Amino acid sequence: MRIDAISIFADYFQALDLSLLGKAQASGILDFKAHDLRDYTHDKHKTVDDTPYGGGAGMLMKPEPWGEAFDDILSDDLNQTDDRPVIIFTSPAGEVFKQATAHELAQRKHLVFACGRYEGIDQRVVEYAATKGEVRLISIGDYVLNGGEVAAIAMIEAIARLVPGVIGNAESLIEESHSDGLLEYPSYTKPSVWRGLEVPPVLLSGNHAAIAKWRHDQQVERTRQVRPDLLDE
Ligand code: 6GU
Repeated sequence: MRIDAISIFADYFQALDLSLLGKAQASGILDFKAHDLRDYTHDKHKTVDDTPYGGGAGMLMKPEPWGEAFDDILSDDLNQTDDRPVIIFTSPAGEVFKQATAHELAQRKHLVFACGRYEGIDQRVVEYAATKGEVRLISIGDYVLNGGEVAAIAMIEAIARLVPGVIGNAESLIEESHSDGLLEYPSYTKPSVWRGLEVPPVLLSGNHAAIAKWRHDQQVERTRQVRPDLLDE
């Protein structure tokens, strides 16, 4: 899978060189590259922003550097009709990213994350991107970040770990929070008593049916208490 990110703070994405995603990059399963939007400017100050037409607070990202960045990064995707690239604009005004979104995007060949800063990006950039790929506006939750970089890193991690081969133990993907619409059950390891706190006896019983039932009950109870919204979906 190929993933590109376009940002004025490409250094943020160094976090993706660590741990399992770093290994996936080294082994070639994941081809990730962060691009500095300022490399697509031509003036001495490498300007990427300007004031909004119609007035208003703050600055907007100007379209020209984005257009050049897409032309460059998507040049290999020309004639791609079967699996178009997906261009993701990080935006607190977008659809909310879910585990289902991660599964959908993990099936695609090429993702491009366009990370906005300031008050956003000139809307024509979104229209232009739609001529080059499938466009999605995605948020990671109902709060505001200073820019899309941290959101893109979160999404890339959630997506890439679903790509076959990125996680050595594929079984660990099966029983985790959100994979079945419920939160994960609590887990315990040795010792069986620690500082006077005991592991629930059923887990030591060797009765696999009873353990499976206990874990499922814990999932439902946890979800009901902290995320009742998940039970209605
Ligand atoms: Cl994708 N971007 C920004 N700037 N803020 C956010 C977000 C994205 N998702 C939640 N808050």
